[in-house]
Amino acid sequence: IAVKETFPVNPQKAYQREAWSGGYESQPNEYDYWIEEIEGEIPAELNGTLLRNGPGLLEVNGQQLAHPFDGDGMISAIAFSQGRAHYRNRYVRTEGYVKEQQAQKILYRGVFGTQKAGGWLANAFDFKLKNIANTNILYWGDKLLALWEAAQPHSLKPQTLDTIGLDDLQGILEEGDAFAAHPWIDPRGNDGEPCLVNFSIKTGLSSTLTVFELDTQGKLLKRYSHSVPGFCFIHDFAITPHYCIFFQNPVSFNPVPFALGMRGAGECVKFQPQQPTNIIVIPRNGKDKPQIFPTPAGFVFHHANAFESGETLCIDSICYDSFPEVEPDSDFRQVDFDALSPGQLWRFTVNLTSQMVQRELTEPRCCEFPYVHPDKAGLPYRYLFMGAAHESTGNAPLQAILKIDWETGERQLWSAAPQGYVSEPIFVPHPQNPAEDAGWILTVVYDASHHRSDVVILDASDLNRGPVARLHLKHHIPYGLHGSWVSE
Ligand code: 3ON
Ligand code: FE
Repeated sequence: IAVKETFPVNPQKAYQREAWSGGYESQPNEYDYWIEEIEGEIPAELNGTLLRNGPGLLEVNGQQLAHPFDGDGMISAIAFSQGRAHYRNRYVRTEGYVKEQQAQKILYRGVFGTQKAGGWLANAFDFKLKNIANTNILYWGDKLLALWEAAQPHSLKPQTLDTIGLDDLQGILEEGDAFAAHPWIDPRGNDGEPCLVNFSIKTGLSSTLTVFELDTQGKLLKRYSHSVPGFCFIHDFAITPHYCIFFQNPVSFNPVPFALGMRGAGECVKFQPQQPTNIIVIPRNGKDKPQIFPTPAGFVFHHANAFESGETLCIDSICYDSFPEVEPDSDFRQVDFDALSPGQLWRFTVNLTSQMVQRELTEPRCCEFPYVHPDKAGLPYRYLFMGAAHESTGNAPLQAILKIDWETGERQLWSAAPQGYVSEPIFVPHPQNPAEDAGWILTVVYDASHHRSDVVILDASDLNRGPVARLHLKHHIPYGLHGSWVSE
């Protein structure tokens, strides 16, 4: 007899949370080896190093961190040379990492809720920030820098990834100054030469935004600061040839539970849906005042790109309906994806003359970690690459790479589901072919079925071809944040 279902069965999901959560196991080991298990072939023209950063430790001697963003920065370097690839990873020897590893216990409070043992009394009035150097890794001006947005960068030895120490960028940063984890390289921003543009924030009842522009030697070209009303939680920004663009998310900050040792600072950030998101446009001439444009509330971590078109600025950003507030005392490995709003791609258009702001949902699929061809930073562009969910609707872990062609509207999706979980797709331009999508997408994929990670190389001009090569590592790399490519 056929049994008719009278209630909906579990809808088939592209992922299983238990399998996904394996990617948030710590990786305490440091490796150094030639990658031997390779499917397909590494392109002969792909020569250089993929650098990745992200939280590598999610616990200290069994004491769990409250949130992955609190985890110590672990750098991976995958060096490609003449069809071969070498893997190396090292922890950034921050003061906090070294001391906690010696003590084998948590000695610092994390911004996202990690507490020292002993309850609120042990944490109250401890305002020390542990600089965990876990968010991005960048080679600039002959320095390899591990970045974390609330403090100075750490410099590392490029060949070995050994930590040199905190770096003030040739005296540009003063003690206690921050240097955000989201620099842009403006391909022609310094009289036709590239320059690095990054920012720092000092926040409180009002906030000071400082922009730094550095030449290829790491020398300061410009520094300009502006004060804006209100608290700021700004993780990323966008640039165009004439402007820096910041999204001031509508959040408030209540310092009391933080001061009393009950919550991490990040857990005291509250989304304010009735307030606007302020788009702050700062001229790069270093003198003119910012203009501020309100737009309906949303929370933005990452911007894909921005460009100028006559009197208007277009900004492509990944926007959430609300800030994914950190639930105190919840286990991040047990997250209910369905209960959170997905990040979705929006295009914001700001007319600097009429002051009109428009916004349009351009990609409803859950996505994160946008990336464009480095020559197109701040300029009109055609192709966008992002991590994306396997399914076209709903919130879910990133299992696919999505390519958008703005000219034709075509979407290409390469999915690693059901066992694969992707990271930021890094676009590496082809050394000879100048076409905007000629090159490769490099992404580290956590393979839950083997509890190890693969480095996947895709042909950026045609994701439908599937991986050009898949390099099996001997171990997993915990889910990472950002990285970069350094060509040979
Ligand atoms: O007290 C203030 C508030 C605050 C939150 C000031 C402050 C500067 C101390 C501060 C600190 C902010 C920090 C340290 C933010 C760090 C963020 C970070 C490490 C990562 C952000 C990641 C964002 C996303 C969207 C990650 C997505 C990940 C996945 C889709 C899964 O792999
Ligand atoms: Fe980021």
